[in-house]
Amino acid sequence: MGKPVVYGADYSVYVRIVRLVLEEKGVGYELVPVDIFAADGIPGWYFEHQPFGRIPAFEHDGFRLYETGAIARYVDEAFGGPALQPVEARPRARLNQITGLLDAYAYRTMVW
Ligand SMILES: N[C@@H](CCC(=O)N[C@@H](CS)C(=O)NCC(=O)O)C(=O)O
Repeated sequence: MGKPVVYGADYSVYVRIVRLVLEEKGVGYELVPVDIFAADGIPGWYFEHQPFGRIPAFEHDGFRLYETGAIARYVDEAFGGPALQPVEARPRARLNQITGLLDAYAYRTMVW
């Protein structure tokens, strides 16, 4: 399998989540810098990777993906290394509940 590519900036907590997951899995990756707050705007080519202009976006052997949770779960399931999610339904549901609530309710307050 080829090396995955992460598009984004190192100041982004969402980009950091994907990078942490890749590190935990022991997967080497390339980080392509995309600064969504750049003075001259988001580069036009980036919208082919993330149509909403958010970071991160991800690519692996021609498979493009965006949304941090989807990327994190893909990396956990597509690569070797330690499993990062519980196998059983209830603990996995709890994990998804917590990550969902942080995304929906905590991000603005804690990060902005
Ligand atoms: N739902 C997206 C959210 C990603 C997101 O909001 N990233 C921030 C950077 S931390 C961003 O791109 N913000 C730009 C903006 O709000 O215009 C995901 O899960 O990847």
